[in-house]
Amino acid sequence: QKIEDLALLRSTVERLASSLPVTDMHTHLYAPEFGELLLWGIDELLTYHYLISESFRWSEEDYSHFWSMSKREQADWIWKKLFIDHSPVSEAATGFITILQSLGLDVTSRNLDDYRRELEKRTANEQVDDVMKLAGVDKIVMTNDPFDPIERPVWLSGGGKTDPRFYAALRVDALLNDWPNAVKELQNLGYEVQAEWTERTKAETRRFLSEWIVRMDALYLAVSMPGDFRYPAEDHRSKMIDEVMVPVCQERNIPFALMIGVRRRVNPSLKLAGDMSMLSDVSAVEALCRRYPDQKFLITMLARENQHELTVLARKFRNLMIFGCWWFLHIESMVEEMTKFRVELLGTSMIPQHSDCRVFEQLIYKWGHSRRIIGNVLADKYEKLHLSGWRLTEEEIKRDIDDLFNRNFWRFLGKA
Ligand code: RAT
Ligand code: ZN
Repeated sequence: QKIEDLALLRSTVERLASSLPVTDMHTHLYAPEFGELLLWGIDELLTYHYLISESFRWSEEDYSHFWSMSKREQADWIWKKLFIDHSPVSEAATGFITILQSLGLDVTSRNLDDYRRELEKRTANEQVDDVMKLAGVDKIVMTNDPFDPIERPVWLSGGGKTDPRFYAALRVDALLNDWPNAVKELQNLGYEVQAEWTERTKAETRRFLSEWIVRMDALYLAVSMPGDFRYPAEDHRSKMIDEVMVPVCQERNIPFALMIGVRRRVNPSLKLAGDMSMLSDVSAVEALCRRYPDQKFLITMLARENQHELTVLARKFRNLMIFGCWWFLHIESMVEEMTKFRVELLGTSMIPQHSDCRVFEQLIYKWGHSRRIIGNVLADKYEKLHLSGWRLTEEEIKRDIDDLFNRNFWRFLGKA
């Protein structure tokens, strides 16, 4: 039934955008069976690396002092700097307040110990269930690294796949960006590789990827790249992509996800919080898409300056799916800007957001904020259509939002 009333049109979009289930296609979250890798609770939330770098803007102390503190002390320190001594208006800080409110904690009390006590009453399993319900996220794609000594034993003992809400993505950064180290890791795992690029090394690296894709049931292969990634080039990365990664992805019929434009550790003292964004070369993606028309590429870039060009490129290659507003772009102003021109250039044929959450409750604010913005952008576009006499049904609106939040990802994988 067509919606005739403009106000009803907008409220329908808002309702559906705030409630339809989401597939979060890139996170750093883990299923409960991964034990300590699943981060949740007040102290983890406050020591999120986005908040660590913001806190140091208000401090003259040695970095080492911060790192020597316990997690709880670090959380207290960040709370004081970003929430008490100053107002929490940044995206990550506001997000923490959104979480408190959604969990039913008393935001006005500003009593961190009360919040801690409340959450400590819960188990990890309960928190995962409740948060997924609150955020409306029903499928979560993890980031899975066989070289991680805590994560690897879970997979090797046959675990990792019991919770059907969680999916794996095989992360391959070291193979592309730190080959000497990857060689050591592969050798430790029993693969016969050498630093030299021999046929044997290629075959063994392919075997490693294939075996882990199968073991994890990985939905895609994933890597983050610096902005100076060039393709094609006479370098290790191009050889690894052409001779190992693309062949394995094709054989297993999975996409290759590249997240491009990060300069790691520009300030090493900040550790995980010390990475910078960097302009990237969109023509590398263009070359990949052209050379491998049957290979699917999931692409996101970190620099705002690359977004328009990347979106235009997606008009040229159907094997390119752009996704998410990554990291420093996951702020309200950028999500709005990017979602608008993506819709204007691609309609609904893209994946507007992923959360990149590291701490479980972050799903609440990252999706809460994004749902509202994406809903508003869509409502504006529908309103234009409405004023031109085009009438939408609730079913059509549902279909469009479901494509954006959920189905575009699964369809791209060939699994919808
Ligand atoms: O967004 C983040 O938390 C970053 O630290 C990175 O993990 C980034 O998302 C990545 O996947 O490399
Ligand atoms: Zn990430």
